Amino acid sequence: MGNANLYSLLEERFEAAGDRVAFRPVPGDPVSYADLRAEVARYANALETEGVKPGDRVTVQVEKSLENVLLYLATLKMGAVYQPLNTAYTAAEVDYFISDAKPSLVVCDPARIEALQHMAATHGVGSVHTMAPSGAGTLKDLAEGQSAVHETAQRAPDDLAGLLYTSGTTGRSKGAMITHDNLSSNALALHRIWHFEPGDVLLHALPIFHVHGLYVALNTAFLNGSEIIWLQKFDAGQVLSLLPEATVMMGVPTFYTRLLALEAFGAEACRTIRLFVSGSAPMLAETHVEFEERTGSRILERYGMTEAGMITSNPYDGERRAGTVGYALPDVTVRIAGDDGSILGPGEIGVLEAKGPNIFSGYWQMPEKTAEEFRPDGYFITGDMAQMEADGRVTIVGRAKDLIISGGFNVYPKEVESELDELAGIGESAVIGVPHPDFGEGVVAIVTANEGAGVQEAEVIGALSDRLAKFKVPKRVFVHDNLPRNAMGKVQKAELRSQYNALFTT
Ligand code: MLC
Ligand code: AMP
Repeated sequence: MGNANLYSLLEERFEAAGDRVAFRPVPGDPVSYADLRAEVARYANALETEGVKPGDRVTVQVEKSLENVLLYLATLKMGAVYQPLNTAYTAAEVDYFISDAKPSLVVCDPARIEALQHMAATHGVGSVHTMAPSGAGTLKDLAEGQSAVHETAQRAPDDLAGLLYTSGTTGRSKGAMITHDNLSSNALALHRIWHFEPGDVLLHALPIFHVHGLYVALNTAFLNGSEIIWLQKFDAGQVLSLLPEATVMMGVPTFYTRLLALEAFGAEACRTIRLFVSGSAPMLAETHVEFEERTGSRILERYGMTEAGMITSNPYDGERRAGTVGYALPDVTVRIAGDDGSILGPGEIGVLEAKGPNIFSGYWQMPEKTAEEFRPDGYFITGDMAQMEADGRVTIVGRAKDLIISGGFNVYPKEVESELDELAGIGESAVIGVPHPDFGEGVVAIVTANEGAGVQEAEVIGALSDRLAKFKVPKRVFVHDNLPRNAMGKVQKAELRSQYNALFTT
């Protein structure tokens, strides 16, 4: 019987890549694929020594590092479920993820160890380790003493490989259960349709706690046995200087607008790049056009989400049309549906639904939520408004879900509103996203003050910063006498959005 463990597929490619460079950290020493394999085996043995079993969750909140990649691969290899968390999440946010996922191991940076140990004890979960570069008790230390031989755990296609939390329009965050087959099928499809070839070098500047940087970028490069230029975070100047050493770059639209803001950015800097990919948020058509004028390269825009990996992509060879997200990936089918589930025709606007081996297996311990998001015939309801041309080309035109995407990170207004409503002095709140030149959308809060209370913008922002990840905290807060409401009493967010539409752009 074959092994559906994604790592088993990757391991074949690693073996074929031999002594070629896998990672070139900047700064740092290169790591070969042979060394990567040995290290992953050591980490897998270390996880087992810690009592982690196949199917257990390993919760990870650490800064981007090579050790972080080893931990991701080792978790796959020994059959456990990798649960990455945004490093911007506050202790209060992480507490919920741990209480819900019930991991058997939590790995964090040294600065967070006390808080996380306390949480782990409260929720009765397993051990907590730090991921510092070295030192007694760190996972790295534990791995160093282990054997470099480890047999990859047998996994079925539907076994879980990842648990990625995504917020919702109402209530609590949901853990999207991602299977080995979801990841393998998506990575193989992207590797093929984006024409990965021998000698490709990926410039990696994305965070690795989300689908884009973790699965899309890393898994495709791994399948190719490619060298990965490894940057701690996106810094436009640094990326500009390293582009001539790479052939592929993937990023959110903010990466591209920040590069375009540099005078020195142009065709010369991009001379070796055969593919620029953008996704996670809509890219303005004007950015596509300016990018092509400046560099001669046309960005390839694709569309996806946590629950589905990549769903559509503009073609590698055919027309990459600005403002569209291209065609369904091989083996994936998409359709546009009305509110009642009726299938709409070419050009009609409705919610995009998708089906295929990329679609997740449901929300962790939330069968009712899962059932709500699927049609009886197995299509997943994405919540994105779209239209499709007769030949299958898709354009995302908006969102049915009340979601703001800021610099590629999702912000659910409800979550921010709930925190605002708890602050002393605040009566009601409405959180909206408006055009932002750097982040695409900027988060703005409109609040009312309780009688006699003085609500100060700086204080509200300060108080929220203790409770919410920085990217969710409103960039501006405005105090109104009342919130505009319709006859049904529902807050008219469209009215607020039009009032503040030019806030960041003029
Ligand atoms: C940082 N800040 C943000 C922010 N990132 N605020 C709003 N939105 C963001 N995305 C805050 C900082 O904390 C800081 O606050 C201030 O804004 C300015 O920070 P900065 O120095 O300009 O930000 P920087 O650190 O450079 O980060 C910006 C960024 C980063 C764009 C490089 O956000 C990023 O890497 N985004 C990628 C997100 C991503 O990978 N998404 C994929 C999701 S997967 P202060 O107050 O301290 O100054 C997915 C599926 C799919 O969606 O289809 O791919
Ligand atoms: P996440 O839940 O973080 O995976 O975010 C997924 C959401 O990002 C999707 O539902 C879309 O709303 C949005 N998204 C991703 N790629 C694109 C794109 N190319 N154009 C428009 N929206 C996108």
